[in-house]
Amino acid sequence: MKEGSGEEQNVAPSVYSHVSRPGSHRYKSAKKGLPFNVMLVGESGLGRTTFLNTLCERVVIPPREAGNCEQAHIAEPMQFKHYTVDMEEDGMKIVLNIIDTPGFGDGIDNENCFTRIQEYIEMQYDNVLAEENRIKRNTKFTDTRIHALLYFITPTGHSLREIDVELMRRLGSRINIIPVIGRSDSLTPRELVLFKQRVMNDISANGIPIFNFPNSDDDEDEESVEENAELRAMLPFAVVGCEEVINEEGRPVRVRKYPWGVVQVDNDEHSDFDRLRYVLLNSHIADLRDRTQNGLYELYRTEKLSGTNIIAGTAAATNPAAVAPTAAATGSPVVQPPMVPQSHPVAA
Ligand SMILES: Nc1nc2c(ncn2[C@@H]2O[C@H](COP(=O)(O)OP(=O)(O)O)[C@@H](O)[C@H]2O)c(=O)[nH]1
Ligand SMILES: [Mg+2]
Repeated sequence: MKEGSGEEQNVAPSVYSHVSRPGSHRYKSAKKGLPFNVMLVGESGLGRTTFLNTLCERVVIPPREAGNCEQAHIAEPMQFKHYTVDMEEDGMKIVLNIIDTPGFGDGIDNENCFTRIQEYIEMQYDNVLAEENRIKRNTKFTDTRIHALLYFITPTGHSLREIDVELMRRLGSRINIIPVIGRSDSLTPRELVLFKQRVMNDISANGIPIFNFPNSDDDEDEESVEENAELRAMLPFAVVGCEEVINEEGRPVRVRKYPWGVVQVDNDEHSDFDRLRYVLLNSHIADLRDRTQNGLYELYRTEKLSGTNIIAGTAAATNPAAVAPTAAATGSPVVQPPMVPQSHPVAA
């Protein structure tokens, strides 16, 4: 583990991290662990399973076994698969709940997948809404609202495809979407820069509301504002996953080995994986939870109770986490609409 700047608060929570980042205690301690619910969406083969195993530093989902050749061309319906992993990050216990969606985008018509994912997300909101309206609260109620959706983009080097635009456009007003490029080691550094730009231009041109590291009202110190701008410019995160660990000068390094060289998963110069890991489990876990509970859910609640449908209309304009153009795409900072205040808190 490389030493950081020498400041005591710097930590490298993963043994694989190459850099130490500031220890972030922006979230409150939770005895049983802070629940954090993440959904993984993307076409098969983009590395969702590998990403999850890499993130959790253990085999959460075993590699897929070869199926029956005769049935290989028949797409199975999309499923929602749940995994719960106890994590510890920077001294903080996190209960990571993952919802994987194998089968997404595998068929010819994906309409059903979009609808089912939207319904799934909204069902979690409906459960909270029902709980808020109960006279006697259920003390064992579990909040299953999803705090982030990682959308895996195929590393085509061209631009977003219709399926990507459609999925993100539909769901961006309901959930914090973080776009990631799967298997990003298939692009050269130059291709990657151009591809990232094209993706962000497409996101901007289509008015897709993604989570693009907005500065919140109480933001805060200059450092957070700077950090958010830096993260915004990195979007979409280029991820590489792997399960192989080698020993390099006495320390474990996770690599993808090729005949011509190795890709170090946790090396910032090779992939954005380590930065994304830190964003999810450390620096932005509180933001993602807050925006889900106080912004996106409140918007849904207002919509549901007033009978309006914001998502079908002017979603990008009304979504609190909505953003279209990014600093990377436009060269100018993006202003975030204010968050809707929370009126009926439910313990998470
Ligand atoms: N080149 C490359 N291959 C990857 C990466 N992550 C996973 N793979 C490989 O891609 C294939 C599909 O990965 P998997 O995690 O099962 O994808 P899933 O279908 O999205 O869950 C496997 O052969 C993985 O070893 C990556 O970052 N880069
Ligand atoms: Mg998988």
